[in-house]
Amino acid sequence: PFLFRLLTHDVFIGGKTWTTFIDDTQELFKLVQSQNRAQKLLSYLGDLAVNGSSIKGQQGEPGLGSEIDIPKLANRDDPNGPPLDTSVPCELGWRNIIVEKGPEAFAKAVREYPGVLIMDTTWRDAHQSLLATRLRTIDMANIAKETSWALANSYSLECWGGATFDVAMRFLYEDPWERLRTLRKLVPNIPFQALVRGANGVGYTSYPDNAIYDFSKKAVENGLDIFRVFDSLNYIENMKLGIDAAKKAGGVCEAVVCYTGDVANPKRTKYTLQYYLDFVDQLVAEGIHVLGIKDMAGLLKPESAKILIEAIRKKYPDLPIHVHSHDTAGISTASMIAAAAAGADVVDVAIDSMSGLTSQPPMGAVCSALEQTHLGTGIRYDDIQALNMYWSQVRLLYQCFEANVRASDSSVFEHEMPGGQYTNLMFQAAQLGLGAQWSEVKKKYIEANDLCGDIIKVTPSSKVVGDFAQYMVQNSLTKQDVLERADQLDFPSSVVEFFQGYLGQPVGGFPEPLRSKIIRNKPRIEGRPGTSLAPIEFKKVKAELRSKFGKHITDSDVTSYVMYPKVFEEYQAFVEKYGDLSVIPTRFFLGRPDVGKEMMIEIEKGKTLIVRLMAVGPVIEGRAQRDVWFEVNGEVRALSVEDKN
Ligand code: 3PY
Ligand code: ZN
Repeated sequence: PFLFRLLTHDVFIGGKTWTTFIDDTQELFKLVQSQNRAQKLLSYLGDLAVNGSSIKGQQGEPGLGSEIDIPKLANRDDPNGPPLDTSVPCELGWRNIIVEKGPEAFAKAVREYPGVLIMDTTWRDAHQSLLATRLRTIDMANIAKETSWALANSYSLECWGGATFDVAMRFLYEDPWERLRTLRKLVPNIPFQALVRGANGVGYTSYPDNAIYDFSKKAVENGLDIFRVFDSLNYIENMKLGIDAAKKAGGVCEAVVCYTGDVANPKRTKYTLQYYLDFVDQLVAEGIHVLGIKDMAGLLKPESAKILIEAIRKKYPDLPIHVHSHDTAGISTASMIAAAAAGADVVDVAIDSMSGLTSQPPMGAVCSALEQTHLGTGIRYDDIQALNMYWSQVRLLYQCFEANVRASDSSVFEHEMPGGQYTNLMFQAAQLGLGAQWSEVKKKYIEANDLCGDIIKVTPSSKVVGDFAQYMVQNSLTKQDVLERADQLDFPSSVVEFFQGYLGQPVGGFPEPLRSKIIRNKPRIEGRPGTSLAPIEFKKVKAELRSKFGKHITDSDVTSYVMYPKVFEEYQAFVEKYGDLSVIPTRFFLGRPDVGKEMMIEIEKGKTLIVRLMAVGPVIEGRAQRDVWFEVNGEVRALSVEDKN
């Protein structure tokens, strides 16, 4: 097609070409590029037609959803309020303070706000906890402008970090940086928040210090405002690095105390109120902007919330406090209301149809309850309903990723599994054939935690306890068996590495003699693990990636590679083969195409392909291949697709 365009080009026919004619005549390339894109896209759809989705969920293959309505927000009752025009993003919000006056002024304004603010987790933790983190950018982008209006008064939208970075590349074939940039353009007014695992960045392991500084800087450059920094063991040395990196990057640093145990229960003597107050002192000494209380498993009951927040508030009257919880036991709505009453400035919620169970408490319930008090959130009930209408439809598209959690589970107060891990472990247990023994996994999780010394459990330390528990179930080991035979057992690598000290130092140290029995003659890391790692040579890595994948490799690609080398390489190979798949609407991205059904796919701004699957041929004799016919904007295209079955 390129040669044809060249030979039929007016200038070329007129014999007036010049030596740089091809370089100067970009339309030739644009056309070839679009044709390439269309061809790659067809290869993806052809593969889907023959083999079905490779992205299998818990409930098997995805089915096709239907068209999704974008809701209209009702006009404001207040005639002096901002004009409502959702064809453009809302320009007014809390982010303006960060951009114009910086993180300190933002923190001060949040603290002075007379009501309570919300963070909406729908774009990160909610789908991480309910839908295996599979929510695609396109489904957030489609509702982003409406969100900029509806949630204009929120403290932040959590839209990045946690598992979203890894899953975007690994399973959705999307660039996490592009997600951030896309959403930023559509939501200029509400601060964007990311969950960052301190010295573990957005990964599961320790990285060299310069990797954490580089990651934080790039995040701000690409549109992030607030870093929720935590460490999975509340290890202050790891925290210091994450805090410093967030601040140096120019972000709002929300440093986190991970909450476990029960401060209202005098029998729980390890993680007491005094323990938390001492840890908060250490964080405050680092010059943080906001304090986060991260109840990753949903253990914080209303009375404990009151005790904890009142005590911190009394000691630090000017420190903004932001509380996060999960609804696994069904108690988090009550706890968020109690936290607000006790002096918290911000509470976390998710839009109703993406809330509850292992996710956050419902926005509609929390905001309505607070509206009756002097602690209103400034989020309108009608707007919540409108957004919710959209999300209740989107959730259906992702049905295949739904975990099989149907009801609340107050046994979480005992096993203390984080919300994100609960569904994941349940799924893994089913895949390993341990599904029927789910209650056994929960029991062993308690024992494994005891063996580790009763640690804080959140990514990545929760993975250690989860792997340990599964190992005990598979090998029918009791806690006593492990204690007696630890020097002969072949433990999962995550468990061995934890005991070596690769995640950092747990509260109260490692239990002995178990530690020595497990790690035997392997090295012990006594301080912050990252200090012993060689710095990343970014220029060298970029040059290597460019020679491998081409000149399109950017600095943020290098950062992705540093966090997840193998995942990034596989993602690049996939994109080379199929192009940018983030443009395909989810029902066509996940579901096998129906013969004859029209698929509208906007491959670039203003260029929409109307694609129709016409037929899938029989397996070609002697080859594991089938011919597949599509109609693309009225033209028939045939391609040959490998039949993987
Ligand atoms: C994560 O680290 O991904 C979490 O959500 C921890 O709660
Ligand atoms: Zn969470």
